[in-house]
Amino acid sequence: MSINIDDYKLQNVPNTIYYIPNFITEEEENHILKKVYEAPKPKWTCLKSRRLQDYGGIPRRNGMITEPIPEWLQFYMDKVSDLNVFQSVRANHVLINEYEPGQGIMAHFDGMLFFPVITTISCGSHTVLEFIEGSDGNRQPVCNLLLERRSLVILTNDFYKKYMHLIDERDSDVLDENCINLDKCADKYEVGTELKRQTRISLTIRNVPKLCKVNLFDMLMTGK
Ligand SMILES: O=C(O)CCC(=O)C(=O)O
Repeated sequence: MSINIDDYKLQNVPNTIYYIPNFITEEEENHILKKVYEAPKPKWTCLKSRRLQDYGGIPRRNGMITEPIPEWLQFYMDKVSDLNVFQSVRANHVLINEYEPGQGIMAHFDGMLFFPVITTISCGSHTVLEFIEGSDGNRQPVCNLLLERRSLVILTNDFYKKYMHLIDERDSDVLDENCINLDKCADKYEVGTELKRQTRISLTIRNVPKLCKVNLFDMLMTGK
């Protein structure tokens, strides 16, 4: 079934968020989780408040040295690229984050190294993604999104450039009226509902426009 993302655009917020519940099936979710946890230990980078895996290369200012993407992951990158969210280009990079309950990610912008569209598939648990604006001394909440497991969220325009995003370090989330996609979720939720977090794996699928001419495989094979 082909998806028209315009059907999933959130109307009650500044531009632009698309939220697609059940973007992947339960089997696909299980498949992703199996593959993520099959990765060898050195593939994980451990940070203080989460673990992550990088696929496609490490984005750098002078270009990303590309690395081959595993076939299982390319399938989900293609599923997202086929929505035409990256206009004339396709996804070439995936950041996989693992969050245990109580873990999160600090407020940040994704920066200049990516095509300015963020797409994220959630597996294993929901989370609440928060948006804020303003500088350090004067940060104001903009809105929140409930990211259900198996959903895809697409952030662009002001939600890429103007508002920072974060995931608070909590064991559970109480849904409030700042959560602006409850009517677009697969399940029914009411304001005041508390959702306990479980271990969440997120796939942040993006495009890195600037690539290095060489790739790691060729460098290793040719010694150049
Ligand atoms: O896990 C998520 O949904 C957000 C990840 C994120 O913001 C990032 O890796 O930059």
